[in-house]
Amino acid sequence: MAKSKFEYVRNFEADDTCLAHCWVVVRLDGRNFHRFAEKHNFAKPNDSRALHLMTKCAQTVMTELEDIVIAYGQSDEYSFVFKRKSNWFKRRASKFMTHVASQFASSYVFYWRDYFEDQPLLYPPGFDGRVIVYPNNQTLKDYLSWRQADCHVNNLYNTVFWALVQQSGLTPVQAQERLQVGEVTTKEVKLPAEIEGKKMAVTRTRIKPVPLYCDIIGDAFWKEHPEILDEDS
Ligand code: DGT
Ligand code: MG
Ligand code: MG
Ligand code: MG
Ligand code: MG
Repeated sequence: MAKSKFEYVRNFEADDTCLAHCWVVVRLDGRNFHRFAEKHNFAKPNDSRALHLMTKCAQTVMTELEDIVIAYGQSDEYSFVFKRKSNWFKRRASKFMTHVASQFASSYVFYWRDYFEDQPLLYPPGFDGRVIVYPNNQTLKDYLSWRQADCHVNNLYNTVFWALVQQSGLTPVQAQERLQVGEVTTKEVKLPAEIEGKKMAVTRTRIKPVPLYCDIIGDAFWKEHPEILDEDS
């Protein structure tokens, strides 16, 4: 077909190809599910109907779309991992993200009644999406561990919070106050020679970013601050 004079507008499209041979992760998250959960009478802290519906939607996404090797979900979010060598839609991030988000959202509505028999769907839910690219197996595993640790920490808090409210009769504000703890960080400190080498726990209420004016090209900086790169190579 002949090119029209309007064809040039294609050049305005940005290239969003995901780096070759990397893991591509799409994470979805329900939009304002704090409100959605309230309006649809979700059980607190965990509504098994809602969680199973999320998993049904994830299964649908994995069945309908190409190249997803694993998905992990918790709360109102789900992460989908595309295989490293996937060439689906030429690895375009926007295609991965929008197909996952729209397939998931339509499945959520489509299967709603199978899980919420007595609870009508009151308005259309939405999900945001993002794409993250991980260069090796370790970073991918760490990503998934991060989401699961997040799930664990939130569940621990929410379970105790709602037990205080529902079983002990505290108001939500009282429960929140009861559970408030200072942000504690542990740091290795420089000590006098005689006890050097022994770790000492120092509790701080908050990590303070400090400006450093030093060489970061040589190894010394990274050896002094192994926490920045952690153990990743
Ligand atoms: P966002 O994501 O910024 O649009 O806002 P939200 O409100 O979706 O915030 P988010 O994603 O950080 O937190 C998820 C919310 O969903 C949180 O308020 C608790 C609620 N939620 C998720 N799963 C359950 C559940 O099983 N039961 C109840 N009661 N609430 C849930
Ligand atoms: Mg969010
Ligand atoms: Mg959300
Ligand atoms: Mg969330
Ligand atoms: Mg088309």
